[in-house]
Formats: sequence, C-alpha cells, structure tokens
Amino acid sequence: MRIAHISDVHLGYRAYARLTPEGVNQREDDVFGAFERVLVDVTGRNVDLIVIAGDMFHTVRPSNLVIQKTFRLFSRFRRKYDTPIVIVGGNHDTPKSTDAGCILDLFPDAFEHVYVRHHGYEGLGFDGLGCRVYCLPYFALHERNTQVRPAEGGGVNVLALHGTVRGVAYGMHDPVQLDPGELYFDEWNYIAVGHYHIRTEIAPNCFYSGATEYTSTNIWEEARGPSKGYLIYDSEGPEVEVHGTPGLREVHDLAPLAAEDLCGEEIMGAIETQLAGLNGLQDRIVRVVVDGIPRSIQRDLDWGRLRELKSQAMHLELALRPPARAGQAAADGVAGSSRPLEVEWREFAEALEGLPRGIDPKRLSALGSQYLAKAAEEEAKL
Ligand SMILES: [Mn+2]
Repeated sequence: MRIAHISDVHLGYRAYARLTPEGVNQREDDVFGAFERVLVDVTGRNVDLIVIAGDMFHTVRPSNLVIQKTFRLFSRFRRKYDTPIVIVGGNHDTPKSTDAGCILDLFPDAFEHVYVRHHGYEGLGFDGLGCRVYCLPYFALHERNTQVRPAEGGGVNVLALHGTVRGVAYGMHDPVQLDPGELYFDEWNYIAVGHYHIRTEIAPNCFYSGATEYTSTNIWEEARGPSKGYLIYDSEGPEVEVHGTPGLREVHDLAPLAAEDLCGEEIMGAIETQLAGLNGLQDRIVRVVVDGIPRSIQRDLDWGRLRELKSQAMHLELALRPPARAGQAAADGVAGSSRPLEVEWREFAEALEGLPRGIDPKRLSALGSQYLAKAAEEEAKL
C-alpha cells in the first residue's frame, strides 16, 4: 500500500505586504496554492491513504476565507476521490484546552473518510487496506502514559505524530520532546512526523516530511535545506519517495558578502552582481546578507537603488551586520566551555566547510546528535 505523508501546510500563513489582484495577502495565496497543487500531485501517484501530520492550519482561528477555500478544496477532492485522509492536530491548529473547540473537527463532520485526532493518542483501523494509523497529536505528547508502540497483530502499522524529536529537529523550544528511543522504529512500518519544517530522515522508516511551503519563523534556514514537498511510503517499495511541491515560489538566501575594507560603492557593486545571478528578482523572495559593514559605511549605500530593487522582488530583505566586536570571539570561547556537548557539536558540524561531495552538513549534524543521544541513553542505564 502507498501512503502520502504531508505535514505543516500552514493554511492561513501570511507574510509581507504584497496583495493578489483580489486583495488577498500574496503569501497566504501562495501557501494555499501549494497545498492545492500537492493534493493534485498526490492523486496522480496511486496513493491509498493520505496522512497530514499536523499544522494543516497556521492558526487555531483561520480566517473565514481560508476556511471556505479549504472546504471547497476538500469538496472538489471528495467528488473525485475517496482516498481516506487522516489529519493529526499540530501546535498551530489545536487549541490547548479542549473546550475551545478545534477547527479540524469540521472536516470529518462534512466529508466522508476524513479522520481527525487532535487530543489523545489513538489508533485508527483501515481494515480494507490492512493498515492501522496511530495518531500522536502535539497535545497528546505530554499525556502519553503508554509506550508508543503498535498493538500485536499483522498488517501495516503507521505512526503519525506532530512534535520535536530530540537531537533531530533544531531551534525548537517545546516543553515536551520525544527521544528517538521512544519511537520503537523496529516495530513500525512507517512513522510520519510533522512539526520541523525541514525534511529530515530520523530513521530509514521515520521522516519529517518538511513543510509544503516556506512558512517557519526562519524561512532562510528552510531555503538552504532540502526542497519543500511531501513523501510517499510504499510498503512494497525499497525506500520512501520524495516529491516536491509543484510550482513553488523561489526563496533564496544568498551567501553572505564580506564587506570588511569595502566602500559603499564596492558593496553596492557586490550586491548588484549577486542579484544579477538570480536572473530577475520578480516573484522571488530573497535575502542579501552583508557581513562586517560598519554603520558609517551603511550611510554610503545607494538607498534609492536598494528601494528600487526591493520594489522589483516579491520580497527582498537586506541584512546589514556590523563587524564583530573585538574580544567577542574570546568571550564566546569562555562561555562555550560550559555549554552542553550537543550544542557544541551542532555548531561545529554546521560550520564545517569543504565537506566531500554528497555529504549533507544537516544530515551529518543530525547523525552526530543521534549518536550523542544514544550515548547519553546508554550512560543513563549504567
Ligand atoms: Mn508547523
């Protein structure tokens, strides 16, 4: 059987001031369009089940327009296909308290074969498919009092969860996190994880699919990572399939420009050269980083020209970073000696340069963190 694993769609996400001709925030429209195209793409790939592993909506109270558009989309989909859809509650679309009511509950009420779990850990049986999907929503993480393992018996067992897996997802500050050891990889056929927007392999049968669009608080980090999209688990296939979001808007985080010893005019020249490499700014989201530029030099930049460039792009962000203060590095070193080994490793691994071809720094960093977590676990047993 084949299962599409989608997560972190974030319908209703908004950014920047640009509007569509209809007056809708352009990025909200982009994010909706991305989901729509992903669903169409999925229908062409012979999938038996669709799992949305959390954060289908960006907020617990999406706008009426977002709700209407999502309903129409599900309705168009249901008229043509009866593929079951399992939606797991994420931190963005599930209110903390159950008495607030959850927007996701509208979907199984309105459409057949749509299953929603947003509080509590529960297994859903799909007898016709010979499959069970266990849902571990974000707000069930803290109250899980049983081990997250499938019940005895055959068939395909899938776990769908939304949350931070320690040592794999970075920059997450969730009070409750999962250790990789709590996931019992060997007992599941597949584990579909949502929450971290960057596609990441946790184990060969366990993935963060990553978001379908750039909607995290750090889209530049996402832009440097693997492509946006979704995954397909095939119980007969050799490995998990990666599918990109069709028609995705381009986001570029350009390599930082070193501005030490350059005058304003030279820095402008470097910016122009870098932007020219993009082959047009129109429709793109771009960040230009200028490192080591003193305030006195910032005044010398051609701000008229920069405004013109900004108006050409969907969004152009200019990050001007003043030179590091003398003694800063030494101070970091002192502070560093008392920091956890895991943090030390991550910063070291992510700063490595000139890695051999085919070695992904993110993956290297994640692997090291996994080994550290495993070692800590073993140490705790002694
Ligand atoms: Mn999310």
